[in-house]
Amino acid sequence: MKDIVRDGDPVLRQQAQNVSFPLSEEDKQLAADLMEYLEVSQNPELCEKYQLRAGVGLAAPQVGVSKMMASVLVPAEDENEKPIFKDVIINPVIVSNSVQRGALTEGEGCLSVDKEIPGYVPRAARITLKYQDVDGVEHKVRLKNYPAIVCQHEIDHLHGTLFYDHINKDDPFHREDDEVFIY
Ligand code: NB4
Ligand code: NI
Repeated sequence: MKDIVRDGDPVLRQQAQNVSFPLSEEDKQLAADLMEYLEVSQNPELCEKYQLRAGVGLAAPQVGVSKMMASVLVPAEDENEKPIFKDVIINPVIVSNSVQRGALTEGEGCLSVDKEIPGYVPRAARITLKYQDVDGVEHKVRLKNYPAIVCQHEIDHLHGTLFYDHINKDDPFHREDDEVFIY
């Protein structure tokens, strides 16, 4: 957590660079580290021990590396079941967005933003995401609701966008028509 880049560092506002395959040893290590953070942070004992903030996603620029890579780990409600989405997404592109918008009811928090910023972060309720995994295998997946929101937050980081950029300045809890709450 101490190594996570905080808001104000220019790397968080940069457009990240495409990653080429096969991955270099350095990029393989980066991918492993990004996923390890999420796994450790979602384990209550380890999270406490290392004084981490829990996360369901982490983008490379947040560890100071301006590359198109992010880890996503959305656990199932029942922790014994396999995660809803778990992968390191490389060179991700959102190829389509639903017209319907959605926002997390609790708003969003970011490991790179120390203070809480209240308000809804309106996003697409559903997306089709294309990305490569660490082996260079191409994936095209349709995501809805919570995992779709998490991936959009991470992909934003790769383009220099932070969640609060999307909050309505005059009316942070403004709801658009046809917008759904996502838990
Ligand atoms: C990314 C998320 C912010 C909103 C929603 C949520 C948490 C993050 C940031 C969308 C993406 C990190 C990356 C959580 C969390 C629910 C699931 C499973 C068991 C605890 C964990 C807590 F920690 N956001 N933190 N913020 N970011 N849900 N959960 N729980 O993950 O800045 O760019 O372990
Ligand atoms: Ni973030």
